[in-house]
Amino acid sequence: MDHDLTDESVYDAVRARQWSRMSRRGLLRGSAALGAGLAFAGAAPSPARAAGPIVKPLPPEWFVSHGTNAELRWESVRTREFLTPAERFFVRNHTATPEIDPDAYRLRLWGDGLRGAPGPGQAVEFGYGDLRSLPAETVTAAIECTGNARGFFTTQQGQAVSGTPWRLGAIGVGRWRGVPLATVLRHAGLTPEAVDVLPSGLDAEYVDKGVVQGRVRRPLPVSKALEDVLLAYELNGRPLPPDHGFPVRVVVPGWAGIASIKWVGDIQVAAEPLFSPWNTRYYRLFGAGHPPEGSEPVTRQNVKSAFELAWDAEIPARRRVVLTGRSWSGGGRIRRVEVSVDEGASWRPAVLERARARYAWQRWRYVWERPAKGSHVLLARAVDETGAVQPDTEPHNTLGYLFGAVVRHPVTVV
Ligand SMILES: Nc1nc2c(c(=O)[nH]1)N[C@H]1C(S)=C(S)[C@@H](COP(=O)(O)O)O[C@H]1N2
Ligand SMILES: [Mo]
Repeated sequence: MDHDLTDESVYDAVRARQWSRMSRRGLLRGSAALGAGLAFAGAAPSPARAAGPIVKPLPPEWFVSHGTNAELRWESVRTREFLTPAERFFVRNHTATPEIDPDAYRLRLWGDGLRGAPGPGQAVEFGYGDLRSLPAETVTAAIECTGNARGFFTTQQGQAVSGTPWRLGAIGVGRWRGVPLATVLRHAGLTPEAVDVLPSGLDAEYVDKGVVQGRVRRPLPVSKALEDVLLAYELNGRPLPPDHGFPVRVVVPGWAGIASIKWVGDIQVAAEPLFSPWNTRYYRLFGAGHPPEGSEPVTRQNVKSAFELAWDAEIPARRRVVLTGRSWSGGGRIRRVEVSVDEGASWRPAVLERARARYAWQRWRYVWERPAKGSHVLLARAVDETGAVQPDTEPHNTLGYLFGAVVRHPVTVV
């Protein structure tokens, strides 16, 4: 059968079926080795082989499946639980979760932004134990896909976009522990001339519309790398799960999920700006109103809000219905959240729970008095500490990034 593999979501679904067929035939080991080739000339072979698109169980009551990706169901979020448990964290895989032996694992740093300008063959190496023995830091931060809420460009605004049609569940908040990237860069001999670092993953090369794009990798300015970026080896107090980057991933607080490279094996440090498909052909805004080469690369995530409710939820009629939800922004803390239960004719403030972390979400609740039986649309909108708001509509971009408009959430009171 022919599939339109130019559509990322179709591609991911087809790919996931191929994986499950291969693993049933017991061919996984052999075929996965194909994906474990060289990242680029001079790089060491990776210790990784693919373990499958996603390793952890994906109970349908917790996840919506999108091929190699899995979306959190907001109705499964436990209201009193601030952090997203590792087993419930959404997964966004370009290819498949690799299985990496921590004893064979090496993080390799090289490039003309390091003292002595080591080439890829003379990289400075750190083992898993080396990284774990450096002074650790912890940050509570969301990781959110820049395509989160992409589906609403189509369902709410009637616009065509390509990519996984997520609702609002391509986000999770974790407590990440690891070594600051700054520490490792300094140990490796960072020079004042360095401007960009390029972490790349040990998962298989990404193939888009038949074109090999190479290892998943995305340049990060040295300024951000030195500010608050972690090389994380723990999520919520346990070693990273395979699907979330074991043994080590990058965590870039507040930024597009793509910056937080999982299974990081290699970091080029350069004295000139670096480019990869992930800051040129992806993760820029394209289409009408944007330059032909796209906008500046996407960095910070925008403001969004979600109700802890199923899509088309049935809500038993009561005198007072307590609605709970969360709002978040890559720009900073959430200052105010408002809810409308009358299609936006009137807005009332939600009550914010005690605020927690700079880079996490804000929980809130709203009492809906005497809802009438029948269909309703619930709206929530937030403002962050920089004054950024959620608009009624989001200007279109062809890849469907950064949908930050107010989401119209349908419910029925029964
Ligand atoms: N090596 C590698 N890193 C990656 C990806 C990937 O496919 N491979 N996906 C990126 C994207 S697009 C997102 S949104 C986040 C998702 O992180 P999670 O799967 O832990 O939720 O990882 C990022 N890091
Ligand atoms: Mo993403």
